[in-house]
Order: sequence, then structure tokens, then C-alpha cells
Amino acid sequence: MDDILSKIAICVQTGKIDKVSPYPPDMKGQDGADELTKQALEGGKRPDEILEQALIPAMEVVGERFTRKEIYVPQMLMAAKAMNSAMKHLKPFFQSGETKRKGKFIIGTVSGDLHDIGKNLVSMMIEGGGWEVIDLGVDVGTEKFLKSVEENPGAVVGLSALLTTTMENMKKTVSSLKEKYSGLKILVGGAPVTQEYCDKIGADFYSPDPQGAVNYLKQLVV
Ligand code: B1M
Repeated sequence: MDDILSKIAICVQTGKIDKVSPYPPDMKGQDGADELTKQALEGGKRPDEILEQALIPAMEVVGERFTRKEIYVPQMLMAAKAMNSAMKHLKPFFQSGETKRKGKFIIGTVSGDLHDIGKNLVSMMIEGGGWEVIDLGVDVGTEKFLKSVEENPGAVVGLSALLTTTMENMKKTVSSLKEKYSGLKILVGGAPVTQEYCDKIGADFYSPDPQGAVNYLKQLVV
């Protein structure tokens, strides 16, 4: 991997947010994910290169280490903070879509689930694809989704779930939304979600990544 990309990946893996961050102690005073991402962009790296070759693989490493019990929740949280400090520099690039909005997209991480990095990425890319995004945040219960659909007729809904336990809540939300709004289009995603699960719970579309979500919305308006 390119030197600066591997440095960014190391910062995310170790939870090194920025230069002033005292964590981890052995990297004190060094540039963090924040400064290095800015430098990478200034040096001509493309935002999608930084995302796909440094940030996402780094988070995968974090997840594997967590599974092997080599790190725990606090370290995972620091890694997420480092990733967010890098993403703030990428955001303007992903959001610079057309100004005329193609429609509204309501998105949220389902009830009981606090993971938002993937959801935020999907939001950014969809916004960049020309949609107005209504981001309901994390731990979003069915009532909140229902209220937002009521307030935004014609909107498409996206649900994200990162835990096998909260996938069950995704199912409940899809079922309530479809019961009240049968024509509503619902898109689902998140690491444990599959096409099979999407079909099983009666959602309209599954995408494993943000680009698939953007493409799905694109074909809805043509
Ligand atoms: Co958590 N966590 N976590 N965690 N965490 C996972 C998901 C886990 C796989 C780690 C592991 O064990 N290896 C595991 C889940 C196991 C399972 O259920 N199968 C896990 C666990 C167990 C937990 C806790 C229960 C830990 C504990 O407390 N004991 C706890 C749960 C808290 C809760 O939600 N109630 C917890 C907490 C946390 C933190 C808060 C510390 C932090 C989240 C911080 C945050 O999001 N702000 C965290 C993190 C960082 C992770 C890992 C390491 C990284 C997740 C991530 O951001 N990935 C994760 C392991 C892993 O995924 N490798 C893990 C990067 C992101 C870009 O990918 O979110 O998959 P992802 O999104 C992708 C696609 O899935 C897709 O597009 C994105 C870009 O490609 N996508 C969509 C996502 N949503 C979409 C929606 C769409 C379409 C595509 O349409 C609507």
C-alpha cells in the first residue's frame, strides 16, 4: 500500500485521531488520521482511494482484532473516532452532487444499534447522488421512521444494521412501514444483512455498499 495510505490505516487501526490526541501513548505528537487524510488529499489522492484502500480495510482489521479479543470496546471506539476525523475531509467530495434534488431519502440505524459509520457513508454518497437526505441517526425506533415517512411523502427509506441482534429490529421496522405504506420503497444494508434476509423481511432492495444504494435510487427516478 502507498505510504500515506498505510499511515492513515495505521492511525485508524490504533485510534490515533489527530496530532494533539494523547492516545495511543507511543504515537504522541505524531500526525493522526485527521492531518494525514488532509495531506493525502492535498497530495492528489482521490477520496475514494483513501476510503477503499485505507479507511475501510483498517476498520476490518479492527473488527478482526475485536473478534480475537486482542482489543476491546474502548479501542474500537477510538478507531471509530479516528475514522470519523478522516471522513470529515472526504465528506465535501462525496456530497458535491447536483444541487437539484432527485427526491428524499430517509435513513437511520435501526433500534438498539449505535453503529453509524457505514450509515454515514451511505448518506454522504446518496446526498452526492443528488438526493435530499433526512438522517434520523442511530438507535431509531419504528415510530420515528413512521413519523418521518408521514412528514415526507414519496421518500425512499434506508435502514442500516450492524449487529445480528438488531437485524430482528430491522425486520420489525420493515414490517410496520410496509403495513402502513405498502408502496414505500425500503432499502436495507449493513455488514450482517444479506439478499436472502432482505427478501425474507420484505424489503425492496439490499445493497452491500453505498454505491449499490446510489444505483438503486438512480433507477427509481428514470
Ligand atoms: Co461494534 N460490532 N459493537 N462497535 N463494531 C461490530 C459490528 C462487530 C462485527 C465486531 C466483531 O465482533 N468483530 C460486532 C457485531 C457482531 C455481530 O452482531 N455479528 C460488534 C459488536 C459485538 C459490538 C458491541 C455489542 C460490543 C460490546 O459492547 N460488547 C457494541 C454494540 C453497541 C450497539 O450498537 N448497541 C459495539 C459497539 C461499537 C462501537 C460503539 C465501539 C463502534 C461504533 C462506533 C460508530 O459507529 N460510531 C464499533 C465499531 C467501530 C465496530 C466495527 C469494528 C467497525 C464498524 C464500522 O464502522 N465499519 C465492527 C467490525 C467490522 O465491521 N469490521 C463492529 C466500517 C463501515 C464503513 O462498514 O458499517 O459495515 P459498515 O458499512 C458498510 C456496509 O455494511 C454498507 O456500506 C458501508 C460501506 O461499505 N452499509 C450499507 C451499511 N449500512 C448500509 C445501509 C444501506 C446500504 C449499505 O442501505 C440503507
